[in-house]
Amino acid sequence: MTTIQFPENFLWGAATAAYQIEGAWNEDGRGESIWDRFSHRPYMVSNGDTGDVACDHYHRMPQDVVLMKQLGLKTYRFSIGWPRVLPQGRGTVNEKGLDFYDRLVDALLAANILPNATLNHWDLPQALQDQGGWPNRDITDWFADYARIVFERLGDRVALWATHNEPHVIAYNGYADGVFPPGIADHSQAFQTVHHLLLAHGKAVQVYRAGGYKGQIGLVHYFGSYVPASDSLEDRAACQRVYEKSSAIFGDPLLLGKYPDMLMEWIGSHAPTIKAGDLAVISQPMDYLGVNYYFTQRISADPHMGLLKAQLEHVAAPHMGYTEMGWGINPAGLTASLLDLKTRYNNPPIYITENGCAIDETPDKDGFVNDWQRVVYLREHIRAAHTAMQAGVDLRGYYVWSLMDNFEWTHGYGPRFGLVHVDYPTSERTPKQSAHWYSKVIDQNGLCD
Ligand code: IFM
Repeated sequence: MTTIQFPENFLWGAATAAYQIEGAWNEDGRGESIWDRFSHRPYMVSNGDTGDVACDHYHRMPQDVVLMKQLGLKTYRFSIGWPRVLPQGRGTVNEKGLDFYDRLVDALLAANILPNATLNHWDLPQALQDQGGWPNRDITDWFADYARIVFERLGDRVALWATHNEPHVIAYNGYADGVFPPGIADHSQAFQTVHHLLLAHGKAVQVYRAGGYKGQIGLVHYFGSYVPASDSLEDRAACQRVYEKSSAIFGDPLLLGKYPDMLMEWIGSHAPTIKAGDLAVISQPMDYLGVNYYFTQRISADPHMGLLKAQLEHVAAPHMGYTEMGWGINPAGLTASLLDLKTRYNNPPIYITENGCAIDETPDKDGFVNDWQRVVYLREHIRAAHTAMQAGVDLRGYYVWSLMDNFEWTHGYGPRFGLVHVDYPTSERTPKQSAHWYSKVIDQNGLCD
Protein backbone atom coordinates (compact mmCIF):
# COMPACT_ATOMS: atom_id res chain seq x y z
CA MET A 1 0.00 0.00 0.00
CA THR A 2 1.45 3.37 -1.03
CA THR A 3 0.57 6.44 0.97
CA ILE A 4 0.84 9.90 -0.49
CA GLN A 5 0.81 12.43 2.29
CA PHE A 6 0.29 16.18 1.90
CA PRO A 7 1.63 18.92 4.23
CA GLU A 8 -0.32 19.48 7.41
CA ASN A 9 -1.89 22.80 6.41
CA PHE A 10 -2.72 21.78 2.84
CA LEU A 11 -6.13 23.17 1.82
CA TRP A 12 -8.63 20.73 0.32
CA GLY A 13 -11.68 22.29 -1.23
CA ALA A 14 -14.29 22.43 -3.96
CA ALA A 15 -15.29 25.28 -6.25
CA THR A 16 -18.38 26.80 -7.88
CA ALA A 17 -19.31 30.08 -9.58
CA ALA A 18 -22.22 32.45 -9.04
CA TYR A 19 -24.00 32.22 -12.39
CA GLN A 20 -23.55 28.46 -12.52
CA ILE A 21 -25.28 27.68 -9.22
CA GLU A 22 -27.15 30.61 -7.68
CA GLY A 23 -30.29 31.03 -9.79
CA ALA A 24 -32.56 33.83 -8.47
CA TRP A 25 -31.49 35.76 -11.53
CA ASN A 26 -33.94 38.61 -11.02
CA GLU A 27 -34.55 38.45 -7.27
CA ASP A 28 -33.75 40.88 -4.47
CA GLY A 29 -32.58 43.61 -6.81
CA ARG A 30 -30.03 41.63 -8.85
CA GLY A 31 -29.25 43.26 -12.20
CA GLU A 32 -29.04 41.53 -15.56
CA SER A 33 -25.72 39.93 -16.52
CA ILE A 34 -24.39 39.27 -20.00
CA TRP A 35 -25.05 35.57 -19.38
CA ASP A 36 -28.74 36.27 -18.64
CA ARG A 37 -29.06 38.23 -21.87
CA PHE A 38 -27.19 35.57 -23.85
CA SER A 39 -28.94 32.49 -22.45
CA HIS A 40 -32.37 34.09 -22.83
CA ARG A 41 -31.81 34.30 -26.58
CA PRO A 42 -32.88 31.22 -28.56
CA TYR A 43 -30.24 28.67 -29.68
CA MET A 44 -27.34 30.13 -27.69
CA VAL A 45 -27.24 27.40 -25.02
CA SER A 46 -27.91 23.66 -25.47
CA ASN A 47 -31.47 22.70 -24.79
CA GLY A 48 -32.41 26.35 -24.22
CA ASP A 49 -31.02 26.10 -20.68
CA THR A 50 -30.45 29.24 -18.61
CA GLY A 51 -29.05 30.09 -15.18
CA ASP A 52 -32.43 31.43 -14.04
CA VAL A 53 -32.81 28.73 -11.38
CA ALA A 54 -29.56 26.76 -11.72
CA CYS A 55 -28.99 24.85 -8.44
CA ASP A 56 -31.14 27.32 -6.53
CA HIS A 57 -28.14 27.93 -4.28
CA TYR A 58 -29.33 31.46 -3.55
CA HIS A 59 -32.17 29.94 -1.53
CA ARG A 60 -30.43 26.76 -0.38
CA MET A 61 -27.12 28.26 0.69
CA PRO A 62 -27.37 27.30 4.41
CA GLN A 63 -28.06 23.64 3.58
CA ASP A 64 -25.25 23.68 1.01
CA VAL A 65 -22.80 24.85 3.65
CA VAL A 66 -23.97 22.03 5.92
CA LEU A 67 -23.27 19.64 3.06
CA MET A 68 -19.76 21.08 2.63
CA LYS A 69 -19.13 20.57 6.32
CA GLN A 70 -20.35 16.98 6.12
CA LEU A 71 -17.92 16.40 3.26
CA GLY A 72 -15.14 17.79 5.43
CA LEU A 73 -14.10 20.60 3.06
CA LYS A 74 -11.38 22.82 4.50
CA THR A 75 -12.11 25.57 2.00
CA TYR A 76 -14.80 26.59 -0.50
CA ARG A 77 -14.18 28.65 -3.61
CA PHE A 78 -17.17 30.65 -4.89
CA SER A 79 -17.63 33.76 -6.97
CA ILE A 80 -19.42 37.00 -6.23
CA GLY A 81 -21.99 38.03 -8.80
CA TRP A 82 -21.09 41.57 -9.86
CA PRO A 83 -24.71 42.29 -10.97
CA ARG A 84 -26.01 41.04 -7.64
CA VAL A 85 -23.89 43.60 -5.81
CA LEU A 86 -24.12 46.42 -8.36
CA PRO A 87 -27.17 45.89 -10.60
CA GLN A 88 -25.92 48.55 -13.05
CA GLY A 89 -22.28 47.54 -12.63
CA ARG A 90 -21.50 50.78 -10.78
CA GLY A 91 -23.34 53.35 -8.75
CA THR A 92 -26.02 52.18 -6.35
CA VAL A 93 -25.14 49.16 -4.25
CA ASN A 94 -27.75 46.42 -3.86
CA GLU A 95 -27.50 45.77 -0.12
CA LYS A 96 -29.56 42.59 -0.33
CA GLY A 97 -27.07 41.17 -2.81
CA LEU A 98 -24.10 41.97 -0.58
CA ASP A 99 -26.01 40.55 2.39
CA PHE A 100 -26.23 37.20 0.64
CA TYR A 101 -22.44 36.92 0.38
CA ASP A 102 -22.07 38.23 3.92
CA ARG A 103 -24.30 35.40 5.18
CA LEU A 104 -22.42 32.87 3.04
CA VAL A 105 -19.05 33.94 4.45
CA ASP A 106 -20.34 33.83 8.02
CA ALA A 107 -21.89 30.41 7.48
CA LEU A 108 -18.61 29.10 6.06
CA LEU A 109 -16.59 30.46 8.95
CA ALA A 110 -19.05 29.01 11.46
CA ALA A 111 -18.53 25.64 9.74
CA ASN A 112 -14.75 26.11 9.90
CA ILE A 113 -14.47 26.33 6.11
CA LEU A 114 -12.08 28.92 4.67
CA PRO A 115 -13.83 31.23 2.17
CA ASN A 116 -12.10 31.79 -1.19
CA ALA A 117 -13.91 34.44 -3.25
CA THR A 118 -13.50 35.29 -6.94
CA LEU A 119 -14.71 38.73 -8.02
CA ASN A 120 -15.22 38.02 -11.71
CA HIS A 121 -16.32 34.64 -13.01
CA TRP A 122 -17.65 35.97 -16.34
CA ASP A 123 -21.08 37.36 -15.32
CA LEU A 124 -20.45 40.99 -16.28
CA PRO A 125 -23.39 43.34 -15.65
CA GLN A 126 -25.19 43.86 -18.96
CA ALA A 127 -25.30 47.61 -18.25
CA LEU A 128 -21.50 47.72 -18.49
CA GLN A 129 -21.53 45.67 -21.67
CA ASP A 130 -23.86 48.30 -23.08
CA GLN A 131 -21.13 50.85 -22.34
CA GLY A 132 -18.51 48.93 -24.31
CA GLY A 133 -17.69 46.06 -21.95
CA TRP A 134 -14.09 44.93 -21.45
CA PRO A 135 -12.61 46.67 -24.52
CA ASN A 136 -13.56 50.02 -22.93
CA ARG A 137 -10.64 51.10 -20.70
CA ASP A 138 -13.02 52.75 -18.20
CA ILE A 139 -14.02 49.30 -17.04
CA THR A 140 -10.70 48.93 -15.23
CA ASP A 141 -11.84 51.66 -12.80
CA TRP A 142 -15.38 50.30 -12.57
CA PHE A 143 -13.93 46.94 -11.60
CA ALA A 144 -11.68 48.51 -8.97
CA ASP A 145 -14.70 50.36 -7.51
CA TYR A 146 -16.70 47.12 -7.40
CA ALA A 147 -13.75 45.37 -5.74
CA ARG A 148 -13.54 48.14 -3.11
CA ILE A 149 -17.23 47.70 -2.22
CA VAL A 150 -16.84 43.95 -1.82
CA PHE A 151 -13.57 44.19 0.15
CA GLU A 152 -15.11 46.76 2.51
CA ARG A 153 -17.91 44.34 3.32
CA LEU A 154 -16.10 40.98 3.31
CA GLY A 155 -12.39 41.78 3.48
CA ASP A 156 -12.21 41.27 7.24
CA ARG A 157 -13.30 37.62 6.88
CA VAL A 158 -12.34 36.28 3.45
CA ALA A 159 -8.84 34.80 3.52
CA LEU A 160 -8.32 34.18 -0.18
CA TRP A 161 -9.35 36.41 -3.08
CA ALA A 162 -9.07 36.08 -6.82
CA THR A 163 -9.74 38.99 -9.14
CA HIS A 164 -10.67 37.04 -12.29
CA ASN A 165 -11.35 33.45 -13.24
CA GLU A 166 -9.87 32.24 -16.56
CA PRO A 167 -9.67 35.64 -18.24
CA HIS A 168 -8.85 34.01 -21.60
CA VAL A 169 -12.42 32.72 -21.77
CA ILE A 170 -13.79 36.25 -21.41
CA ALA A 171 -11.37 37.61 -24.00
CA TYR A 172 -11.26 34.85 -26.61
CA ASN A 173 -14.60 33.02 -26.29
CA GLY A 174 -16.38 36.33 -25.87
CA TYR A 175 -14.54 38.66 -28.26
CA ALA A 176 -12.55 36.52 -30.73
CA ASP A 177 -14.60 33.38 -31.35
CA GLY A 178 -17.87 34.99 -30.33
CA VAL A 179 -19.26 31.78 -28.85
CA PHE A 180 -19.78 33.26 -25.38
CA PRO A 181 -21.34 36.64 -24.60
CA PRO A 182 -21.03 39.28 -25.86
CA GLY A 183 -20.62 37.19 -29.03
CA ILE A 184 -18.11 39.42 -30.84
CA ALA A 185 -15.53 38.09 -33.34
CA ASP A 186 -12.74 40.67 -33.51
CA HIS A 187 -9.15 39.83 -32.54
CA SER A 188 -8.26 43.43 -31.72
CA GLN A 189 -11.08 43.72 -29.20
CA ALA A 190 -10.09 40.35 -27.75
CA PHE A 191 -6.47 41.39 -27.09
CA GLN A 192 -7.59 44.76 -25.75
CA THR A 193 -9.85 42.82 -23.39
CA VAL A 194 -6.86 40.76 -22.23
CA HIS A 195 -5.02 43.96 -21.38
CA HIS A 196 -7.96 45.57 -19.60
CA LEU A 197 -8.66 42.43 -17.56
CA LEU A 198 -5.05 42.46 -16.40
CA LEU A 199 -5.11 46.18 -15.68
CA ALA A 200 -8.37 45.80 -13.76
CA HIS A 201 -6.71 43.03 -11.76
CA GLY A 202 -3.78 45.32 -10.93
CA LYS A 203 -6.07 48.16 -9.85
CA ALA A 204 -8.11 45.82 -7.64
CA VAL A 205 -4.91 44.55 -6.00
CA GLN A 206 -3.93 48.18 -5.30
CA VAL A 207 -7.31 48.74 -3.64
CA TYR A 208 -6.83 45.59 -1.58
CA ARG A 209 -3.37 46.63 -0.40
CA ALA A 210 -4.54 50.16 0.41
CA GLY A 211 -7.28 48.68 2.60
CA GLY A 212 -4.69 46.86 4.71
CA TYR A 213 -6.58 43.55 4.57
CA LYS A 214 -4.93 40.48 6.02
CA GLY A 215 -5.81 37.89 3.38
CA GLN A 216 -4.14 36.88 0.12
CA ILE A 217 -5.06 38.04 -3.36
CA GLY A 218 -4.23 36.49 -6.72
CA LEU A 219 -5.68 35.63 -10.10
CA VAL A 220 -7.03 32.31 -11.35
CA HIS A 221 -6.12 31.20 -14.84
CA TYR A 222 -6.30 28.08 -16.96
CA PHE A 223 -2.74 26.80 -17.27
CA GLY A 224 -3.17 23.77 -19.50
CA SER A 225 -0.33 21.79 -20.97
CA TYR A 226 0.73 22.12 -24.63
CA VAL A 227 3.01 19.75 -26.52
CA PRO A 228 4.22 20.01 -30.12
CA ALA A 229 2.94 17.25 -32.41
CA SER A 230 6.47 16.67 -33.71
CA ASP A 231 9.96 17.98 -33.35
CA SER A 232 9.68 20.00 -36.56
CA LEU A 233 10.43 23.69 -36.38
CA GLU A 234 6.90 24.47 -37.62
CA ASP A 235 5.12 22.41 -34.96
CA ARG A 236 7.33 23.72 -32.18
CA ALA A 237 6.74 27.31 -33.27
CA ALA A 238 2.97 26.72 -33.48
CA CYS A 239 3.05 25.20 -29.99
CA GLN A 240 4.94 28.23 -28.72
CA ARG A 241 2.30 30.53 -30.20
CA VAL A 242 -0.55 28.61 -28.58
CA TYR A 243 1.26 28.53 -25.23
CA GLU A 244 1.93 32.27 -25.35
CA LYS A 245 -1.59 33.17 -26.41
CA SER A 246 -3.19 30.89 -23.82
CA SER A 247 -0.87 31.05 -20.81
CA ALA A 248 2.07 33.43 -21.10
CA ILE A 249 -0.03 36.39 -22.25
CA PHE A 250 -1.50 36.38 -18.74
CA GLY A 251 1.33 34.92 -16.64
CA ASP A 252 4.13 37.05 -18.09
CA PRO A 253 2.61 40.53 -17.53
CA LEU A 254 1.52 39.50 -14.03
CA LEU A 255 4.75 37.89 -12.93
CA LEU A 256 7.44 39.20 -15.28
CA GLY A 257 6.00 42.64 -16.07
CA LYS A 258 5.97 42.21 -19.88
CA TYR A 259 3.95 40.64 -22.69
CA PRO A 260 5.55 37.75 -24.60
CA ASP A 261 7.47 39.35 -27.52
CA MET A 262 7.02 36.56 -30.04
CA LEU A 263 3.24 36.58 -29.69
CA MET A 264 2.98 40.37 -29.81
CA GLU A 265 4.94 40.36 -33.04
CA TRP A 266 2.78 37.56 -34.47
CA ILE A 267 -0.53 39.31 -33.76
CA GLY A 268 0.83 42.58 -35.19
CA SER A 269 -1.91 45.17 -35.59
CA HIS A 270 -4.20 43.24 -33.21
CA ALA A 271 -1.85 43.96 -30.28
CA PRO A 272 -3.53 45.96 -27.50
CA THR A 273 -3.02 49.63 -26.73
CA ILE A 274 -0.90 49.78 -23.58
CA LYS A 275 -0.34 53.05 -21.74
CA ALA A 276 2.82 54.00 -19.88
CA GLY A 277 2.71 52.61 -16.36
CA ASP A 278 0.12 49.89 -17.10
CA LEU A 279 2.56 47.02 -16.79
CA ALA A 280 3.80 48.29 -13.43
CA VAL A 281 0.21 48.24 -12.13
CA ILE A 282 -0.39 44.78 -13.56
CA SER A 283 2.81 43.26 -12.22
CA GLN A 284 2.71 44.51 -8.66
CA PRO A 285 3.21 41.54 -6.33
CA MET A 286 0.29 39.22 -5.85
CA ASP A 287 0.15 36.55 -3.19
CA TYR A 288 -0.49 33.42 -5.20
CA LEU A 289 -1.35 32.07 -8.61
CA GLY A 290 -4.59 30.11 -9.05
CA VAL A 291 -4.14 27.27 -11.52
CA ASN A 292 -7.03 25.55 -13.24
CA TYR A 293 -6.11 22.38 -15.11
CA TYR A 294 -8.27 20.03 -17.17
CA PHE A 295 -6.35 18.78 -20.22
CA THR A 296 -3.28 18.69 -22.44
CA GLN A 297 -3.29 19.62 -26.13
CA ARG A 298 -1.04 18.49 -28.95
CA ILE A 299 -0.27 21.33 -31.37
CA SER A 300 0.64 21.13 -35.04
CA ALA A 301 1.26 23.92 -37.54
CA ASP A 302 -1.60 24.38 -40.00
CA PRO A 303 -1.65 27.35 -42.40
CA HIS A 304 -5.45 27.16 -42.62
CA MET A 305 -6.14 27.38 -38.89
CA GLY A 306 -6.99 30.88 -37.73
CA LEU A 307 -4.78 33.62 -36.36
CA LEU A 308 -2.20 31.27 -34.83
CA LYS A 309 -2.06 28.88 -37.82
CA ALA A 310 -2.20 26.02 -35.36
CA GLN A 311 -4.27 22.87 -35.00
CA LEU A 312 -5.14 21.72 -31.45
CA GLU A 313 -5.91 18.13 -30.52
CA HIS A 314 -6.61 16.56 -27.13
CA VAL A 315 -4.09 14.14 -25.63
CA ALA A 316 -5.26 11.18 -23.55
CA ALA A 317 -2.79 9.24 -21.44
CA PRO A 318 -2.75 5.46 -22.12
CA HIS A 319 -5.90 3.78 -20.72
CA MET A 320 -7.29 7.13 -19.55
CA GLY A 321 -9.63 8.08 -22.39
CA TYR A 322 -11.76 11.20 -22.71
CA THR A 323 -14.31 12.93 -20.51
CA GLU A 324 -17.86 13.69 -21.61
CA MET A 325 -16.63 17.09 -22.82
CA GLY A 326 -14.27 15.30 -25.23
CA TRP A 327 -11.31 16.41 -23.14
CA GLY A 328 -8.39 13.97 -23.04
CA ILE A 329 -7.41 12.80 -19.57
CA ASN A 330 -3.70 13.39 -18.97
CA PRO A 331 -2.68 13.85 -15.32
CA ALA A 332 1.02 14.16 -16.28
CA GLY A 333 0.08 17.42 -18.00
CA LEU A 334 -0.78 18.89 -14.61
CA THR A 335 2.69 18.05 -13.29
CA ALA A 336 4.23 19.53 -16.45
CA SER A 337 2.20 22.72 -16.20
CA LEU A 338 3.07 23.23 -12.52
CA LEU A 339 6.75 22.65 -13.20
CA ASP A 340 6.69 25.10 -16.08
CA LEU A 341 5.13 27.77 -13.83
CA LYS A 342 7.74 27.08 -11.16
CA THR A 343 10.59 27.59 -13.60
CA ARG A 344 9.17 30.47 -15.58
CA TYR A 345 7.91 32.52 -12.62
CA ASN A 346 10.41 31.73 -9.87
CA ASN A 347 8.30 29.30 -7.91
CA PRO A 348 5.21 31.33 -6.91
CA PRO A 349 2.81 29.98 -4.28
CA ILE A 350 0.11 28.06 -6.18
CA TYR A 351 -3.37 26.77 -5.47
CA ILE A 352 -4.97 24.37 -7.92
CA THR A 353 -8.24 26.27 -8.03
CA GLU A 354 -10.09 23.91 -10.40
CA ASN A 355 -9.66 20.33 -11.54
CA GLY A 356 -12.35 17.81 -12.35
CA CYS A 357 -14.31 16.06 -15.07
CA ALA A 358 -17.75 15.62 -16.57
CA ILE A 359 -18.67 11.99 -17.11
CA ASP A 360 -21.73 10.24 -18.37
CA GLU A 361 -23.52 9.14 -15.21
CA THR A 362 -26.92 7.78 -14.32
CA PRO A 363 -28.21 7.75 -10.75
CA ASP A 364 -29.55 4.44 -9.45
CA LYS A 365 -33.14 4.17 -8.20
CA ASP A 366 -32.18 5.92 -4.94
CA GLY A 367 -30.49 8.81 -6.72
CA PHE A 368 -26.98 7.58 -5.94
CA VAL A 369 -24.21 7.90 -8.56
CA ASN A 370 -21.30 5.48 -8.53
CA ASP A 371 -18.89 7.73 -10.44
CA TRP A 372 -15.77 5.61 -10.18
CA GLN A 373 -14.34 7.28 -13.31
CA ARG A 374 -14.31 10.61 -11.43
CA VAL A 375 -12.57 8.93 -8.50
CA VAL A 376 -9.86 7.68 -10.87
CA TYR A 377 -9.60 11.11 -12.53
CA LEU A 378 -9.24 12.95 -9.23
CA ARG A 379 -6.91 10.41 -7.68
CA GLU A 380 -4.51 10.53 -10.62
CA HIS A 381 -4.51 14.33 -10.73
CA ILE A 382 -3.92 14.59 -7.00
CA ARG A 383 -1.04 12.17 -7.44
CA ALA A 384 0.29 14.34 -10.31
CA ALA A 385 0.05 17.43 -8.10
CA HIS A 386 1.99 15.64 -5.39
CA THR A 387 4.70 14.69 -7.90
CA ALA A 388 5.07 18.40 -8.73
CA MET A 389 5.36 19.25 -5.03
CA GLN A 390 8.11 16.69 -4.61
CA ALA A 391 9.93 18.49 -7.43
CA GLY A 392 9.71 21.71 -5.44
CA VAL A 393 6.44 23.35 -6.61
CA ASP A 394 5.03 25.51 -3.81
CA LEU A 395 1.51 24.06 -3.92
CA ARG A 396 -0.77 25.12 -1.08
CA GLY A 397 -4.17 23.65 -1.93
CA TYR A 398 -6.43 21.81 -4.34
CA TYR A 399 -10.08 22.49 -5.32
CA VAL A 400 -12.30 20.03 -7.17
CA TRP A 401 -14.46 21.50 -9.90
CA SER A 402 -17.16 21.30 -8.88
CA LEU A 403 -18.88 20.96 -5.54
CA MET A 404 -22.13 20.16 -7.32
CA ASP A 405 -23.47 19.61 -10.84
CA ASN A 406 -24.30 22.97 -12.38
CA PHE A 407 -24.88 25.12 -15.46
CA GLU A 408 -21.97 24.36 -17.79
CA TRP A 409 -22.24 27.57 -19.88
CA THR A 410 -23.20 26.93 -23.54
CA HIS A 411 -23.52 23.20 -22.76
CA GLY A 412 -26.30 23.93 -20.29
CA TYR A 413 -27.09 21.26 -17.69
CA GLY A 414 -25.94 18.26 -19.78
CA PRO A 415 -22.36 17.81 -18.53
CA ARG A 416 -22.15 17.04 -14.81
CA PHE A 417 -18.92 18.00 -13.03
CA GLY A 418 -20.15 17.71 -9.43
CA LEU A 419 -19.04 15.71 -6.44
CA VAL A 420 -22.69 16.11 -5.50
CA HIS A 421 -25.49 15.14 -7.87
CA VAL A 422 -28.23 17.72 -8.38
CA ASP A 423 -31.66 16.58 -9.50
CA TYR A 424 -32.59 19.76 -11.36
CA PRO A 425 -36.40 19.43 -11.22
CA THR A 426 -36.34 19.19 -7.41
CA SER A 427 -32.86 20.70 -6.69
CA GLU A 428 -32.24 17.70 -4.43
CA ARG A 429 -28.56 17.12 -3.67
CA THR A 430 -27.06 13.61 -3.36
CA PRO A 431 -23.33 13.15 -2.74
CA LYS A 432 -21.83 10.81 -5.33
CA GLN A 433 -19.31 8.04 -4.69
CA SER A 434 -16.55 10.58 -5.49
CA ALA A 435 -17.77 12.86 -2.70
CA HIS A 436 -17.43 10.06 -0.15
CA TRP A 437 -14.02 9.18 -1.55
CA TYR A 438 -12.86 12.85 -1.47
CA SER A 439 -13.97 13.14 2.17
CA LYS A 440 -11.57 10.32 2.99
CA VAL A 441 -8.76 12.01 1.07
CA ILE A 442 -9.33 15.14 3.13
CA ASP A 443 -9.59 13.19 6.35
CA GLN A 444 -6.34 11.31 5.80
CA ASN A 445 -4.72 14.36 4.13
CA GLY A 446 -3.61 12.26 1.19
CA LEU A 447 -4.08 9.10 -0.82
CA CYS A 448 -3.87 5.48 0.19
CA ASP A 449 -4.11 2.75 -2.42
O1 IFM B 1 -17.46 25.21 -15.55
C1 IFM B 1 -16.22 25.74 -15.90
C2 IFM B 1 -15.84 26.86 -14.95
O2 IFM B 1 -16.80 27.87 -14.94
C3 IFM B 1 -14.52 27.47 -15.37
N1 IFM B 1 -13.51 26.48 -15.56
C4 IFM B 1 -13.84 25.31 -16.34
C5 IFM B 1 -15.14 24.69 -15.85
C6 IFM B 1 -15.49 23.45 -16.68
O3 IFM B 1 -15.66 23.79 -18.01
